[in-house]
Amino acid sequence: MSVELYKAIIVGAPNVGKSSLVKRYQNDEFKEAHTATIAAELSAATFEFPEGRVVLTIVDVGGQESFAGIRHQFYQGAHHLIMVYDVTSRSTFDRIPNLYQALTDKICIQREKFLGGSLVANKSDMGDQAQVSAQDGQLLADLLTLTFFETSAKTGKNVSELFHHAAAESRRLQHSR
Ligand SMILES: Nc1nc2c(ncn2[C@@H]2O[C@H](COP(=O)(O)OP(=O)(O)OP(=O)(O)O)[C@@H](O)[C@H]2O)c(=O)[nH]1
Ligand SMILES: [Mg+2]
Repeated sequence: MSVELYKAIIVGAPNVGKSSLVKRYQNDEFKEAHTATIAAELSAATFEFPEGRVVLTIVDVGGQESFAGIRHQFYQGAHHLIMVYDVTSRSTFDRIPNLYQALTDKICIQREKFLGGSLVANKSDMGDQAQVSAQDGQLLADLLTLTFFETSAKTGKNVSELFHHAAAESRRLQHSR
């Protein structure tokens, strides 16, 4: 059986829940405390498709400003971009377009091909404190040609769908040429 290896990077402002989404997916756990990710954390997940196995390396990039200088090193060779904002923090949403521009410039020039991606509205369990509507999220996703997911690392909503999509979309784009 064939095995294919792809790489997804998960990016966004500090505290939006990037590591929490990965931990929910990998270990089915959730912690209330925030421990800032230093530089980046790597893990891998395996997916079985009818056409074969996909191993997805997940690079969880720390959002703190102090890592800005080294962050680009983790972007190299990525097949899928997962961009996360926190629905209770408008400023984390407003940062997405610039971040997207900076990242796709870097990665697409390296790879010379279209990069798949997802836009993630995390902490959707805190809807009563939302500062960003689902319509605004969907609109931005359409504009940037990203797939939109409303997730909660706390409840697990849409978390496995998100990573499954990253694996499937990486594979699809790789075979679409
Ligand atoms: N209610 C709720 N809280 C969440 C959710 N996801 C994460 N959190 C909380 O938000 C805080 C930040 O989560 P992290 O996953 O550490 O954030 P991060 O994006 O990895 O942050 P950096 O590593 O600093 O970039 C923690 O206190 C989490 O418990 C969610 O879906 N719902
Ligand atoms: Mg983190």
